[in-house]
Amino acid sequence: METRRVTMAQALLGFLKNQYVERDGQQHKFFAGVLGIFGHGNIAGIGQALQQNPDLPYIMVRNEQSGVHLAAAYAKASNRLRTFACTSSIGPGATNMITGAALATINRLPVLLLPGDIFARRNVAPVLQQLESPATQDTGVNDCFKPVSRYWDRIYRPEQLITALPEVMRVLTSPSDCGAVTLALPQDVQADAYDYPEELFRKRVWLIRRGRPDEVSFDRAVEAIRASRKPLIVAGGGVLMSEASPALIAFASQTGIAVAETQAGKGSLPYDHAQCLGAIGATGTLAANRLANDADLVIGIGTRYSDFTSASMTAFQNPAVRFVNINTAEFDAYKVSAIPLVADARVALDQLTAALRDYHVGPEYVAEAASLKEKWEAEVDRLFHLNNPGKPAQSEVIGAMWEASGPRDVLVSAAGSHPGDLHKLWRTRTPNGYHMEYGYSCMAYEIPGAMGAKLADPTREVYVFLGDGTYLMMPTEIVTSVQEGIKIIIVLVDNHGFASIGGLSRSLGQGGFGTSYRYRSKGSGQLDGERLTVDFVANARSLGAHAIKAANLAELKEALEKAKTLDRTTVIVVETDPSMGVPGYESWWDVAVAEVSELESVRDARARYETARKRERHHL
Ligand SMILES: Cc1ncc(C[n+]2csc(CCOP(=O)(O)OP(=O)(O)O)c2C)c(N)n1
Ligand SMILES: [Mg+2]
Repeated sequence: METRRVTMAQALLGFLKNQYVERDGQQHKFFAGVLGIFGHGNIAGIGQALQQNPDLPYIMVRNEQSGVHLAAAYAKASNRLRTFACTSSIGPGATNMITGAALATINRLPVLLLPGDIFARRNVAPVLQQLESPATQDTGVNDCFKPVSRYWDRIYRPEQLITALPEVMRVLTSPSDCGAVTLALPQDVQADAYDYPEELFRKRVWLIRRGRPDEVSFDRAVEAIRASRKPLIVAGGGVLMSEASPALIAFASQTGIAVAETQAGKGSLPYDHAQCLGAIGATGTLAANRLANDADLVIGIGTRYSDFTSASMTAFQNPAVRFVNINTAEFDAYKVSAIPLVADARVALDQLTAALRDYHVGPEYVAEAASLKEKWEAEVDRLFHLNNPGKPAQSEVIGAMWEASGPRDVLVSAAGSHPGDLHKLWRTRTPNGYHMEYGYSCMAYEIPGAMGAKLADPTREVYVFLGDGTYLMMPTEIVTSVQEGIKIIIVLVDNHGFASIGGLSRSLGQGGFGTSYRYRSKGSGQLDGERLTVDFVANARSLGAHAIKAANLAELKEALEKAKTLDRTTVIVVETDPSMGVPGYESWWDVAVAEVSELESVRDARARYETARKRERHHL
């Protein structure tokens, strides 16, 4: 057997750079590079190996967490056909990646995490940053990755890599099981040499399969659709990951069935397609939520039915409602007692289109959907142009961004009050033009996420919609964007705290307690003193961005035009009027209210809550 004597870390990188995926006859190099930060736990192993493998580029980030966000966003924007590996030292560098791992796994996005680990040899323990246990020597902080990883392994001996790596690739390239994969790498073993079989380093192409549905289930699904009078499609992220938008357009156009979109599925149809009713659920449009309420059949495609999609199980009120779920994951396909089509979205949709040539929804349904859509578009126009005197409303900022952006541009966001507003209002024109991380809704995803989207397709301008709270959590990847020349346009909405959680708090009778940025008051001892101001322009500038303050809507529009002409990351800071929120549209989100309280406002909220909860259903 031909062998190559290299360190474990060198072998790992030698393997990674030869992994490819194939879908629809096209091959893609799977790993674009390695993101991370060096410390004593990876510098001599992975760090040394990266130095002698410049064809696997190393990108230094400012926080290991955002390295993982960048990788996840890159994978999402690449429809899971490419990703990055992420390297960290041991201890805090490793645990910084846990939030990113959870985000990737929840959103079903492939990322490979390579945290350094304590010495396998043990004789020098406890090493710097080691978590000790009096009960066992076989534990450490990297065990925390287990519940947030789809595959987890620790490489105690260099030869274990040979059996671990095929499992790593199987999981990362699985349309149903992908998520974070963690290989914990003890720092001494990273540097150990071994005679690896040459075969390990040959080019390998992993086929991303397009699974076909089971025939019996398929016939039952066709029957159910044929029998339905008020069907509704719920398009989830799986539509985009499968690149099934053309297939969905064909199916919806042929059958006349309206399409509602989840956060991950938004953009499955262009917003102006006749059957596109936009967002569904707690942050849904009136059009989609009305049809969902009455639907007798819901065809869920690539959706997890999160509580925002199901409006906490209140979205579908027709007593006779049934579900057909198309999903690569059996786990999701069986949700809500559906007829499960465990299959690739594009394949299943093509087959359904062929089998349902004789089916079309009735004229009343068509008229209702068209009228609801027309009213909704008018509502968006109204919210985009409120002509609010003084500071603009958030919906006007969204309108200005939409008008400034081109049809192929990408909008990135994740947490705050704007994901709800954007879900309703953003008019997506091309698949992947709307990049919302709402599985984990993780503050601090936005900037590295936008960088991942930009790296995935540098021909698209990438806009970030960001709150002041999120900015303060982790603005530092701006430095990385400048270092790498990855230009993004950040619109930072300053509303002096958490409009989202503040609004939620008020709706729960808690008056916004602890959600706005204020000095601690000497009188009350609470955070209700003078407003705390932060100079975001100076801050962004200090990190290397071009920064512009926009005092009103006209200045915002001007700044957006300016940002397009620059080749450097630009931060536009705009203050908004928080009193001008976008309303909800016949929807609900279950956030449990205190059952007993000293405050009358909380007791009132609890009473309203108990009434509202009665609409929650089991779909059995
Ligand atoms: C890491 C993380 N911590 C906490 C939360 C809970 N959370 C959701 S939105 C939000 C406030 C965000 O504030 P900001 O970015 O200013 O947006 P705004 O609510 O003002 O629109 C918080 C704290 C979260 N989603 N992620
Ligand atoms: Mg805010």
